[in-house]
Amino acid sequence: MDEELFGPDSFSDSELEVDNMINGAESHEIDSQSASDPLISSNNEPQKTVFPSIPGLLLYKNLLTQEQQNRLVDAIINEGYFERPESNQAMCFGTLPSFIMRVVDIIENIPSIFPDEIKNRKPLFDQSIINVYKAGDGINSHVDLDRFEDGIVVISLLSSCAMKFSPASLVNKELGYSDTSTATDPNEVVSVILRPGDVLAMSGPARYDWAHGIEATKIDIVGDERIVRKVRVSITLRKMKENQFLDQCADKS
Ligand SMILES: O=C(O)CCC(=O)C(=O)O
Repeated sequence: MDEELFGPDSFSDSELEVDNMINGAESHEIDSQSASDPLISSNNEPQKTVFPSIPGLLLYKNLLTQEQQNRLVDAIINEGYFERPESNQAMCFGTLPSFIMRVVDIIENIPSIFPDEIKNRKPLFDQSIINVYKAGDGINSHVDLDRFEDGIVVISLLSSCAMKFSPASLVNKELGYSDTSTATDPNEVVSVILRPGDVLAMSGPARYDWAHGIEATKIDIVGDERIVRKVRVSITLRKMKENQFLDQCADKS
């Protein structure tokens, strides 16, 4: 590890730079939940949270160590994707940047991450989207487009938020997907707290039958927990279906 680039202080520097990049907002402390190392059992399986009503949704809390998070944030800044203040999204297609591939190496070694037919495909992912959210930003509830294969991962960095899952029957019908929803209550909403270092995997029903989104709000309330949003970065990893991809990286605002 390059101590100068990725040393113990780099997280706060990175965080500050991302803040500055976006809106010159104040710096902030790392969420305490992400400070320790992930819990890995002897068979290489990190601890995961499952959601009984959403088959295929798995949350690996705190999977990335603080150092791994620092490296990612530093690399994103160094790539310069978000130099323009209005930029909030960067997409790559085809061969993914090496800083992302280092995380893919970790993810593809998790035995349970996806069913075998997804886990064994090569490459596991060939498309990435980096999203930067200012405090209060969100993303509309959606089912990822059919041009992407099953098996999607979201990596969370810098700060926490609640991602809401709701039955996608309506969205599915609009997109022409079959309505095989596993949801029994069409009004059910499942809130999943995503913290820095967490990795969320979606496959099967979680990918097709449930829509996911992040409310545009500065504060999430989930049970007794009150999450004050700060600048958050996410990396979404997907695999394009055959004949769908372009080999390029681009920022999009
Ligand atoms: O930012 C996130 O956590 C989710 C991003 C997402 O759903 C998407 O890019 O389609």
